[in-house]
Amino acid sequence: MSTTAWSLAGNPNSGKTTLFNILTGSNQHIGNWPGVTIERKSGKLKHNNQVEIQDLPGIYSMSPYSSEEIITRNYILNGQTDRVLDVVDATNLERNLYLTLQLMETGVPIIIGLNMMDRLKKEGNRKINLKKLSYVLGLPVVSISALKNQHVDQLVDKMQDPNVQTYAYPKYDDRLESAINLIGDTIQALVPKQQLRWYAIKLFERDEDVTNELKLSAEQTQAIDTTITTTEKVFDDVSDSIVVNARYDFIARVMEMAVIDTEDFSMSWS
Ligand code: GDP
Ligand code: K
Ligand code: MG
Repeated sequence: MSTTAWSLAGNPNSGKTTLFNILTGSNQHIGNWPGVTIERKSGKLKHNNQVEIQDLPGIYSMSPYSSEEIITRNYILNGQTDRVLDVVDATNLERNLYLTLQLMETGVPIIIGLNMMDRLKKEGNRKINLKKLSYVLGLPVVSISALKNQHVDQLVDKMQDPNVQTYAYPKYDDRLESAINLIGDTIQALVPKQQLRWYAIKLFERDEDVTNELKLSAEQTQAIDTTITTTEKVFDDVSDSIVVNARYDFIARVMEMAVIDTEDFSMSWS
């Protein structure tokens, strides 16, 4: 049997380390990430040594600015993880989904661990339809409380499922999608197929690291630049902000479909 490398990604304080400790028990190794004093925990799933788990630093975005963002981004893009367990704080769903969308842009297989369900229930003013959430995102969703160790066994079952669920990329505004596709056509020989969308979006955002990494020809640079500036004129906005708005539009649709805010309801776990 071959090993599967998982990593836990999510916003700071979404409960990654709490969950990591339950998943691995004492079966863990603690060190630092190379070159920085950020703690690095890795381990193996309790009762299944074939499942390796890496606790990644908490981040809000995959922009390469903070050390945490750089570590997480490189770890996922360099293929060091087979699959990602995205730990989402159910009481901060909108904000957490912003990272989920960026993880999905990388093409890595993802399961959502919807955490803090005990707190959501206690607050009692929001209901999340897990089936609809899973459907609109195209991702498996398991609701848990890491703090109370509730439903974590169901998550563990999902993690050991050899069938990887593929997903459709979150689809943004048509005019942005056209630009992403045009840039994708230009660079498709240069990047792994699974990561084509990620690279196309990053070039559209004028991400310097990706631009330098790809070593584009003058013609390719010119073609991409034309696509970006044309799209900016259409939207009357700068390219990175076009992408940010597209992600928030998508999240607004997810929230509309899967979340009901109410003052008084009795929560049911499905
Ligand atoms: P990380 O930053 O993502 O590693 O998050 P931590 O695991 O350090 O958790 C952040 C805080 O949230 C800690 O105080 C945890 O005890 C708490 N926490 C984690 N999971 C849950 C949960 O399911 N429910 C509640 N109520 N609190 C949690
Ligand atoms: K923390
Ligand atoms: Mg942590």
